Amino acid sequence: MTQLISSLIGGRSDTAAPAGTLTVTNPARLVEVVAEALLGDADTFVRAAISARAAQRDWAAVPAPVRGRAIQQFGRLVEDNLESLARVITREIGKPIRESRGEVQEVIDTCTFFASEGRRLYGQTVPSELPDKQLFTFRVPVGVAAIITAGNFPVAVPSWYLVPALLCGNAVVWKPAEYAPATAEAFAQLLLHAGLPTGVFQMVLASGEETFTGLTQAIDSGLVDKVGFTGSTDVGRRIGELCGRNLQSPCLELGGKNPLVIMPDADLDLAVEGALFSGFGTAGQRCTSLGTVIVHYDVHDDFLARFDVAVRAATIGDPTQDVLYGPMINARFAERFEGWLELIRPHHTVHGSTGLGRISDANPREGFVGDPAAGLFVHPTVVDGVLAGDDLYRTETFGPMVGVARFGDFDEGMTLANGHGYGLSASIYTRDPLNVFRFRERIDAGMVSVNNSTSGAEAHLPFGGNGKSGNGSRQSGIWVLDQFTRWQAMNWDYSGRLQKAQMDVADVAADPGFRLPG
Ligand code: UN1
Repeated sequence: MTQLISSLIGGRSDTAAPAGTLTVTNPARLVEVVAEALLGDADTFVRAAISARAAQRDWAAVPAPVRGRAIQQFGRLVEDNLESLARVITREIGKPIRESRGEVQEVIDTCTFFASEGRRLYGQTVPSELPDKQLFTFRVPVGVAAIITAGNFPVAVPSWYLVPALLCGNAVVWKPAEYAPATAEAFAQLLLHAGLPTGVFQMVLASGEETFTGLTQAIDSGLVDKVGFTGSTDVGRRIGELCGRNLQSPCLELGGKNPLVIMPDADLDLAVEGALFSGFGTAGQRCTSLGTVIVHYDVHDDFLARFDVAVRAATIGDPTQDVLYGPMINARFAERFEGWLELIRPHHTVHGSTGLGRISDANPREGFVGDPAAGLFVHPTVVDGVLAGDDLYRTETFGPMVGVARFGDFDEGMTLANGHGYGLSASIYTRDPLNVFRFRERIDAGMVSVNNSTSGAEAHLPFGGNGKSGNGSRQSGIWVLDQFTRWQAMNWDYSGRLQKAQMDVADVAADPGFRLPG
């Protein structure tokens, strides 16, 4: 029997499906139905926000260390269910099982970090310019947070938002990718069983457009105080406009066209390994996936020859096996990616593949693991000869396609590494520290890798980008606390008289009992 999955509002399933249902199939075996999502609409979203609003104050009044215990419990439950959760992810979005396990581990790591943050959430004591007066800072929760996430990281990325948001005393409405409902349901049930009070967490299954309409109503009527969004730059812009007119700043984690620069002194085999995982891991469906290799003229041909061998030898196919990548997440992702193949121009040369586009019996790939016709598998594609003027140079293709461009001097390399307008992740392969620090200083990206993949950030460093990749907000570690709390400043005057800041400071200095140093 097909699993029916619905929104969860105020701790209860919302089984009405005002926007119909969505049947989700295993992208590696399209005949296999995974689940059926009962889709909510804009009104569902608004009701969820009302429920969150009603629960938020009481949750904020729970001592932070106690909120931390709920996060700790959630982490334990996820750990106990690591394998089954990983299998659901692999079955629903086709992520290779080792990567799915790593993704679940990222949730556990995030919980580990924030469980003890409940015993910190430090504020400061600050000296006053006046005697008998003390200044303090406190972190206060923002209120109700709406978190909207994509399906390529269906549990890790949601945890980056939900865990700190809850720990900080916010109530949340989570809109997961509606095309990954089984994973969302498993994640939501583990969270609810961690002991959150009713109404502190809701999940809404809805399309992007219904969500946007509901979010607009909720923000405009004061029901939502903060938005966290991971997804496309275009949608991020719309959310940014909506929040901006309500004087809110969202946490936006958008696309990338992440460069990997190879200097002439690089360890080329290491660079090939890094480019292979950056470009083709998760079938290129990460915001941190490699967009363009920017390689020095002197090593271009050598790099490309080695990369070509590695891409041809890579195992692709059944994601329950040990493969570099499995299928595209779903038909929408596969079709959009195939559309981007049109960006390949006559001046480009295509490498690394025996075919372009969908892998099938008619367009086979040697060494394919399993049956390509059963799922949404596409060939890996390396496109050489990319120039700064090409659409391919500035378009995020969100699939297994890597561009290759060349450069002569360092300045030219930097211009290519920044010129696409995104600024999420960037990598350099070199043995020279001078190159490393010059690159770090001049790259516009929020995250820099040295002799490492553009993808695969650890769960406790600031994650986020600039330019078309985001509005400068950062997730993870202590940095995300600034997204889900606001600073409150307090001053306490115990002098027994009205001391005026700035104005009375001169009197203090003139007091005969007071000596300025020097
Ligand atoms: C994303 O694709 O939205 O750094 C996030 C990485 C992963 C997260 C990617 N840990 O590649």
